[in-house]
Amino acid sequence: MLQKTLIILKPDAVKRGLVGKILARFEEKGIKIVAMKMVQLNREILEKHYAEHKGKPFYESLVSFMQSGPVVLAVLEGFNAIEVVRKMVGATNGREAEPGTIRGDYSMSQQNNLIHASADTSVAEREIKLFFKEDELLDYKASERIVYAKDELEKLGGG
Ligand code: FUP
Repeated sequence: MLQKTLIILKPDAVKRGLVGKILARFEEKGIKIVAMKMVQLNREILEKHYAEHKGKPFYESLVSFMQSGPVVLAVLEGFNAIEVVRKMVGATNGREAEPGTIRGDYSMSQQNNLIHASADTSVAEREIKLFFKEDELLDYKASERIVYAKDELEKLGGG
């Protein structure tokens, strides 16, 4: 299934100069960037984004960290992109994330773990709507014809 997923490159990724490296991993994999912007998030939108964590011991620290500098928001698109991107991101805690994943290679922290990625289809839909307007999602042809096989492209409706 062709899917869109939201990623947030967190303030630690921006401050450590890892934005290019992280985005390059998705580009090199064959995942398409269909929307992107750099913003400073406010508490109001973060409360919506992290509603499921409200009341947890790490909530206030997390919301404060996410406001501590600019972030890069992007929507990524590809075949089964939600699961593929989550795998590339790795486990929540950077110390436990497998080498080869983004967190496993670049993070030593549970909170300062560089990147957020939507967990499933309904979450992805909600998160994309929270951070992007419909007309900010761009529809264009990239390298699909060589990234995917012909039968896969036909299934994706892009053949
Ligand atoms: P993930 O889906 O891997 O991004 O992680 P979660 O949705 O479980 O958690 C959201 C964010 O809360 C994580 F990116 C980091 C932070 N967090 C903590 O700081 N401490 C915890 O114990 C769990 C999560």
